[in-house]
Amino acid sequence: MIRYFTAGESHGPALSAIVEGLPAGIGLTEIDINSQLARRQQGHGRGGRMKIETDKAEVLSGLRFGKTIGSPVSLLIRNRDWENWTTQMSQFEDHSEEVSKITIPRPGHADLTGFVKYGFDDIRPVIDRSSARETAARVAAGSLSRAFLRQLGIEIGSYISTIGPASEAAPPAVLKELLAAGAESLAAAADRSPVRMLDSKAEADAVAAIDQAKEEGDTLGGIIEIYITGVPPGFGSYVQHDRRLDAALAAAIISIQAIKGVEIGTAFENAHKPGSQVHDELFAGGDKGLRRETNRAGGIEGSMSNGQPIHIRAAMKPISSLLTPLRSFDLATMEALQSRFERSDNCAVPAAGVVAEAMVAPVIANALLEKIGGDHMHEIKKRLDEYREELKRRFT
Ligand code: EPS
Repeated sequence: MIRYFTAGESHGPALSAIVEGLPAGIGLTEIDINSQLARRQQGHGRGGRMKIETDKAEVLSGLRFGKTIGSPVSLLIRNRDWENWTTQMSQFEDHSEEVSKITIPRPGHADLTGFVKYGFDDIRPVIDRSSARETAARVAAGSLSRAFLRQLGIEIGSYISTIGPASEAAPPAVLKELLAAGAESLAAAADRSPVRMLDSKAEADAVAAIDQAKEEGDTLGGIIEIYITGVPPGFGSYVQHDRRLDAALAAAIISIQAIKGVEIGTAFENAHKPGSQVHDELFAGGDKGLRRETNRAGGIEGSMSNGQPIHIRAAMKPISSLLTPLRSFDLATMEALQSRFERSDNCAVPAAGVVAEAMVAPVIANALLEKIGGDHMHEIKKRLDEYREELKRRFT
């Protein structure tokens, strides 16, 4: 099974990731990894840091002649900003008397609890590891599973349906077409928008809302729509809590910085309706085989993929580093003060969509490996093709 860790501070020398359990024989190019890193750096509302960084991953192990070899893949992404932080983030030399300590926590951030939990006298180490800079390492790690899945006809994409007050009125008409072509088409279409939206009215409203929030020293959150296409029925299982696919996907998504809500399909809307208007009716036979004509379940029933596109929605709160002061206090003196500002983005919802895509990739890859098994691409592809063929035979 695929597992991975990331390491690195936002203003340290580098971020890194070790990805273990990838089968052998996955074809990989630098573009597979670096194009995902570039996508994550985009989006209207990013701050000054994005002008400093041009994220590129160095691959230190696990590849030979452009293919995985079954051994752990280690990835390194250097922080170009590090050269400006060698004193503040010095690893060995003690500069604690020179650097000014940060002692005013930002409401909504890890600052206060991290400071207390780890026994610091300065919030800096909390800021540096809780920072969403870490998601660059997650995206690099996830890009490997993403490439693995793509080579098996499983694609991942996302778009943004809400940014602050700007929301699409209904799912864009083009969505169905994009999903029919595979979720990578959805990702590509969203990437053409500065806010990764498909609806042009919502896009214009979102850009204006972000600009206004920026002017007012404020921040905005939003809603991410994640889709996975090409997943056959039967990934995950209802038999045990820790084998449920929806649970694993939800955990992966909510682990992303500032994501506070996850929904499978239109779950919250479904809660307002009677069952007869919620459940997706079943059809079989004819050329189309096994199918549903609606997808309110978001492609998962009984915690297993049902063959429909998997649809996950994620709510991101507004970033908690804001110029508009909120009431806080100084941890050194207990004096009531207004919160301090730390350089940040004022909206990172578009980037968080790319991160969400990366987070679901290893979850789906593991569900595939659990169902099909196999240690190299040739073996896995053969087994998956056979399973898909068998389903086609039974239901057409
Ligand atoms: C972040 C704060 C900002 C963002 C950062 C996330 O960084 P800095 O404090 O260096 O200005 O730019 O995001 C990234 C660096 C990135 O690569 O996404 C935070 O506090 O979470």
